[in-house]
Amino acid sequence: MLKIWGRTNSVNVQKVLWACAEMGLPYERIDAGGEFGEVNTPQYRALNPNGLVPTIEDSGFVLWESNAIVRYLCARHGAGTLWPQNLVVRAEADKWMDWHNSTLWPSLRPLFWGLIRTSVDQRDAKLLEESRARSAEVLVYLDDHLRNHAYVAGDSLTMGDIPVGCGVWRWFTLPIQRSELPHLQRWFQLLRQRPAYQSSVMLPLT
Ligand SMILES: N[C@@H](CCC(=O)N[C@@H](CS)C(=O)NCC(=O)O)C(=O)O
Repeated sequence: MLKIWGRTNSVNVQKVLWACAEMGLPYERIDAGGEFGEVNTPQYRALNPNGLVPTIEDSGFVLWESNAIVRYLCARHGAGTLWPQNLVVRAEADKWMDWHNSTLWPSLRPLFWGLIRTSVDQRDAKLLEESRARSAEVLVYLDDHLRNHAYVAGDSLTMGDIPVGCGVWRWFTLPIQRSELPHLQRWFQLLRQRPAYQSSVMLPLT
């Protein structure tokens, strides 16, 4: 059976768990990272030298990097649904997956860490505001895109929605000031109705 190492409150682990839940894939999950440790053991480092989560093992094949894992699982089990067979649609999905890792999450991460994983007396107010403002700025790009698309790569949910859907849950759940992004809100409401998103992503931020 597919094995997944990673704690359930990790944005990157949630991508994999959500993809599995959408496709009804059974898996065994092993807590790792954060308070669970494990990632610095020689056994774990042999699987993933970065000492980060998630890592998967599928019939002897070991893979790390959350977006690569989502792509692999979707290609294997979600052809025609999460894995678009049309090259252009797939490229669009890929683009937004990469944009999450290159742009949205680096913008949002300091705010998330500052508000959720840092004690009040240790918070850097300037850094938090810069992170909030930059996140708001880049989310306008996604909002604009969603003006004419139900989901990020077209009319139905694909792997392209998965990383940004995990990041956007944090954006809408953090206790912050947010500007109106109506198309993003509409898409977020669609995600919120999905049982797989509810069980894998819509968890308290910790
Ligand atoms: N680019 C990697 C980043 C992985 C990553 O940074 N994972 C974090 C959790 S979101 C981690 O392992 N942190 C250390 C820990 O949990 O102990 C991916 O997308 O998989």
